[in-house]
Amino acid sequence: MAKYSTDRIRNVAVLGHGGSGKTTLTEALLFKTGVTTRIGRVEDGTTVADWEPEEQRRGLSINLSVIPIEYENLKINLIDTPGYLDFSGEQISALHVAEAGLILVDAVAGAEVGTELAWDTLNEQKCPRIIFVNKMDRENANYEHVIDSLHTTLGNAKIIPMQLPIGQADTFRGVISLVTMKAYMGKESKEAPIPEDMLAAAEAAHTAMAEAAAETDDDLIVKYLDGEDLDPEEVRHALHQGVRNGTIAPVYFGSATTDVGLERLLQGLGRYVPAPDEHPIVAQQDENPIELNNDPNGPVAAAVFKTIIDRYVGRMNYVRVVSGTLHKDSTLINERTKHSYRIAGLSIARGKELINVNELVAGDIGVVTKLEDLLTGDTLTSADHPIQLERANYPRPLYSVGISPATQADSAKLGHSLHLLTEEDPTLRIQTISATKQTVLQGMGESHVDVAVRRLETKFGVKVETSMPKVPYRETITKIASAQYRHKKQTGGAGQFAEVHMRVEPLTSGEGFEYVSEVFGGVISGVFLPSIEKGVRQVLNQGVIAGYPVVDVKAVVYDGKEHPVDSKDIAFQTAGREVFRQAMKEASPVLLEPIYQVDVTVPDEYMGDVMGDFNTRRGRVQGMDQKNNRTVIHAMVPLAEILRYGTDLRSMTQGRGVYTIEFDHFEHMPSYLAETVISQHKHEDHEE
Ligand SMILES: Nc1nc2c(ncn2[C@@H]2O[C@H](COP(=O)(O)OP(=O)(O)OP(=O)(O)O)[C@@H](O)[C@H]2O)c(=O)[nH]1
Ligand SMILES: [Mg+2]
Repeated sequence: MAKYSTDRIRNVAVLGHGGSGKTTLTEALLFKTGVTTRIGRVEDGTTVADWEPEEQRRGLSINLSVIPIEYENLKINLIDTPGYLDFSGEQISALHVAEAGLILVDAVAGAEVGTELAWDTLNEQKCPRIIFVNKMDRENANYEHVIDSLHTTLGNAKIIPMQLPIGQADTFRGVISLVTMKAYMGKESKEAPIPEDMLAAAEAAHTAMAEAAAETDDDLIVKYLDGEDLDPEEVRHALHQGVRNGTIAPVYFGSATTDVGLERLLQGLGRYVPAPDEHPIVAQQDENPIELNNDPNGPVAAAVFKTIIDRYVGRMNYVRVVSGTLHKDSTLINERTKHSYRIAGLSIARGKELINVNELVAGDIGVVTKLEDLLTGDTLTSADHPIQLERANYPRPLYSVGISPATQADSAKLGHSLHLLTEEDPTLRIQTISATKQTVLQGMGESHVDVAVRRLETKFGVKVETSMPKVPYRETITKIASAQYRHKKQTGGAGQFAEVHMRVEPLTSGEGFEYVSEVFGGVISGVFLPSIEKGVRQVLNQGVIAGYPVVDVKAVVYDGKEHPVDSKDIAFQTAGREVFRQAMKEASPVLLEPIYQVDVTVPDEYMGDVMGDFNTRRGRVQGMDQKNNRTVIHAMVPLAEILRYGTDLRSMTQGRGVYTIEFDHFEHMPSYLAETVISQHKHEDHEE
């Protein structure tokens, strides 16, 4: 591959609903630009972008994949991303290092939930965007329908068709450019006059496009309103500005499988995706903000946006250089750990293929290999003036499974392998929940966690069993109560003696645990007060009714007795433990359950169903917001009721609902439900 200067590089994240044809498009463009000599198919597992065995097995993308192509003296780094919601972390990583997003839309389905989500993410990141309506060759492909659905779904942003398709479905054979006002026919994109019967429509669409373009530029709008015709260069310049500042989303049409429209799409990408040096970013250097302009002669800073632990290559880190030039064999540091590395393995990636290079200029994307401790979110930079680049924001996990090693041998390797797994994927988390004594793997959904579990086995050789996650309940009391306990042991050897009188009082939620002494007159020596506390704290972890941690309780020692010889630390620990347990039992203990804030976004027509469903989950709807043609419902719901919410929401809304969850607070659990948890605990205890 030739060398490209920063201004000749374009980085585009390919986004969109699952199955809209992103991977197929990258495959077609690889072929079209002469990189490959045959076109692979997603179904056959033969595409360059879907190279992981798991992707080939499932016939969809799971990981982002960097696909560089060369076109008209430009290097376009396409980053293919998975459309399936479970893998949305990859879209975020890709967008973090791209100057624009290319949203693919299925010409039959129109805007789908994945389109909306890509759009939302682009809005959040204030990222320029271009829309490609793919599959124009499919039966029932419909231009008006797609444009309508984009307008209603994505709000009143300026979605501006740059073309009119010529024919649709099996008659789709070319596009009319509304800038040049010419037709471009077939694979070759052969220039032709606009078909007679489309002239009027093309004129009208041209006017709408030119007006939108002119509105981005004060001088141009004056000229336009004066009735002067704008020449194509003026229109393009204005469109470029509009795309760059996010006010215009140009729309192209084509088919990745018949290769109609792809030539014009490539030209559009070259023209309208901002070059890296047009996109300054703010970073930190020596704790001061600095602006980086992708200057290849500037200080070195490269963002790691994807980590893969490959069985053969070892640790691979995908980097985007945002300042300076990364030279092979140079020495750089990891800004986070200050670990210093020699950059021995430097390459550009095309799917799984690595092509060695000697340098990577600002604006480009490549891979560094075998640098330990380096991972997604880190910055590679120089030791003398380290730069810290901003990290991407990943969503919180929504779905959990309990995991345990299948065998003893797996147990030894599990911890390390899980760690590597989370290093590869910032949307996966491992937590050891002490309240339930369970190790939990958390991800974005069932498929995400499934893939992770499979990866554990195929990649790291660790087999695990999965189970339903347990809810981390808490225990607390609802009234004041007291108890007395005397611990006395005089059989053989030295005796033990301790007597403690204790009162327990409920605290307000979130106050945790308090331990105080009201003993006076020295009935219990000061040295034994910590011993009693130690005993109490043992119970705090084990609970008294169902084995869950005790919270929001104050324990007050108010009286007791000791023996001059037999009283000792251990005796008071025992007495503390027992008296606390008894007092707790007297104080009407209850279970607390975690309540989560759940925010669900659904098309308006599903709002009623989703709200009704919350009633069956003991949920409380707190409010609603409107977002284009979607409703956002805010509710408080017990965790126990939403462990598998994703699956239910999907079937309730035909896959069109999305949600986020966040822990909010603990609440008393209704006693009829608490009883089940308590009796289950007794049962398990018995089995142990
Ligand atoms: N008719 C037609 N089919 C297409 C076109 N582009 C893609 N497809 C088919 O659509 C299906 C999905 O294509 P993919 O390329 O895997 O879609 P994707 O967007 O990468 O999907 P995810 O990776 O799951 O997000 C495949 O069967 C493709 O052959 C097109 O332009 N026309
Ligand atoms: Mg794909």
